[in-house]
Amino acid sequence: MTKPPSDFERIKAQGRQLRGGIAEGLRDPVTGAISEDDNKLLKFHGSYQQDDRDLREERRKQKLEPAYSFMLRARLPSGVVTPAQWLVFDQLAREYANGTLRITTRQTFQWHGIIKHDLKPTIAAIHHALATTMAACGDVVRNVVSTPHPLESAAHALAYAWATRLSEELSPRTRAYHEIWLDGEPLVGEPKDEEPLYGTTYLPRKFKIGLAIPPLNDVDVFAQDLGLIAIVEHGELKGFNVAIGGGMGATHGDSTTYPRLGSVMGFVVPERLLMTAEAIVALQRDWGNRSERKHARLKYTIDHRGLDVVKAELERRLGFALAPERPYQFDHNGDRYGWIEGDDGRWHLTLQIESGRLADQGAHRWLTGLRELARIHQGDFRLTCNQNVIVANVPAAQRERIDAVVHAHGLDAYRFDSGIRRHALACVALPTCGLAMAESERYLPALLPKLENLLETYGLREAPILLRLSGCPNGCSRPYLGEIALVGRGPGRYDLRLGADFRGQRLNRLYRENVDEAGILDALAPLFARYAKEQESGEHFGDFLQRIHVIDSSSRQIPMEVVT
Ligand code: SRM
Ligand code: SF4
Repeated sequence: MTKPPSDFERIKAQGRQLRGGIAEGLRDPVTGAISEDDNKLLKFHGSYQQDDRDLREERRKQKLEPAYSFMLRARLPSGVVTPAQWLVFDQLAREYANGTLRITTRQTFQWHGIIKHDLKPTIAAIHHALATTMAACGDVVRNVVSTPHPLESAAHALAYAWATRLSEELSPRTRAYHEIWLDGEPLVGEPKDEEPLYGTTYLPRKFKIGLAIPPLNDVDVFAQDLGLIAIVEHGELKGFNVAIGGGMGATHGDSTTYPRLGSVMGFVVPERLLMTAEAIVALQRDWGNRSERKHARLKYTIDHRGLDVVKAELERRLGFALAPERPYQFDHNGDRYGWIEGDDGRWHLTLQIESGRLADQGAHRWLTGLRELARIHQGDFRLTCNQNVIVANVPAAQRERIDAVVHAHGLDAYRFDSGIRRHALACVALPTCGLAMAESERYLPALLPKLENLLETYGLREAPILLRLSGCPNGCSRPYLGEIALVGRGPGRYDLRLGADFRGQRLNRLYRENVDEAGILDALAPLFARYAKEQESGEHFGDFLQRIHVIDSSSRQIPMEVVT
């Protein structure tokens, strides 16, 4: 018997194309919150209601309502930000948010701690800076990510153009955003703004698209619902391999949920990209599970129906068969720090930002330093899926000036960092994330020196090891693709997962369940010792663990259970 649609489906259906009662809720002075139903619709506008979890218990004791505030996420295709936009975003962080900007693992900005009253002016200011928060969250195609590096100019510029087009073409059409946030004229009577792709109930769940240009897999293309691998031959963009069904989210103890790598199912030429992407989204709209949100991502549609069945249906809808996949090779999924010269003689400086958090912290004055850079920079900024920033398109003559600002604000720490620090990602988690079970971003600064000490003991300080921390199994830092990963279980306790590769093509496995810091370090010490002694030339840590059979992980879909 088929189950009835989830309550979220009712909220979308009754939401009048994402309007609900958001506008009225914002005007209600009695509470800092909005209603639960509206909170769900608000996500489509790029915002989440949150409360400060550090204060939750104290406020409960004082019989006060939780310290509500809102997280806001921009939709920035390929993570490109102009200096003028940067200055506006920075100003908003200081005026309306918690004084920080947060670069996410999908190359955009988040602001945290905005109170209800300030949400509207913040969104309006983002809009006037020619950016948007619309469809940054919610059951829609999210911000399309792509390789942000403008290095090999022709193909990279084209890839950026395709990612931007995809992002625009697959955006919702509703005028609700204009009405609620920008004082746009409400439509008379029932809204008629039709959503040709999304209808009235949008998608069963979020849908993520990422575009990578080999040999760099810096977007983690196999973690996307739809991953596009650009095929560039002799400097010319020939088309894209199409991978579907990637995703990270899982639930502890529920084996029906799992991280999965996307499956490559064919190749399309650029002219067929948009129609193919749209057909895949539409197929998931029609076939995705609308009863169980836990099973509503494309990865489950594929595993329940079978990849062949999904592919055949896609080709039927398209009216043509996908061409066979073309050969490609990735060499890594991290960023390349420091200065790199582009083909056109322009320079690009990648700076490493711990957990993507731009704040002024002691000698590292990230927020101020980048504001100063934005004031003098003549090119643009590019946010990366590894939570870093590229000061891009710098004329050679301006390098020295940029370097001086970078140095004066302590933004060049990456030059002295250990290999593991350079490759660490951590999700936001506490205190803002309502789903966090353990610390992540706030734990990373305490954990890293301990790991570094251990690595140094074995002469491994420079070893480039991918470390990923998530405060819960939802996997926002893509932890299942970490050579070492910690996935939060409870306060101070994590699942230790090991053995993904350095190219984002192999999932890791659970090695120790629910361990504390001492347990993590104890488990890693003997493995580092063996790695130092037995590694083959150029062999990465994850590959080493696989070779010596500490973990065995060849499958595209990995259960959450422990391996031993
Ligand atoms: Fe995420 C939910 C933060 C990238 C999988 N994610 C959340 C929420 C909104 C919590 C919530 O639902 O209440 C987090 C807000 C925390 C906060 O206070 O800011 C949150 N996710 C993030 C960010 C900010 C992490 C970061 O440190 O950078 C990333 C924002 C990306 C963006 O700009 O759009 C972020 N989230 C990801 C990724 C990585 C990716 O997409 O490359 C994943 C894994 C890939 C995937 O989707 O499978 C991811 N987030 C989730 C999930 C699990 C989804 C699932 O299929 O089960 C949730 C929970 C949910 O949706 O119910 C979630
Ligand atoms: Fe929150 Fe979990 Fe995502 Fe971390 S992984 S930001 S704790 S939902």
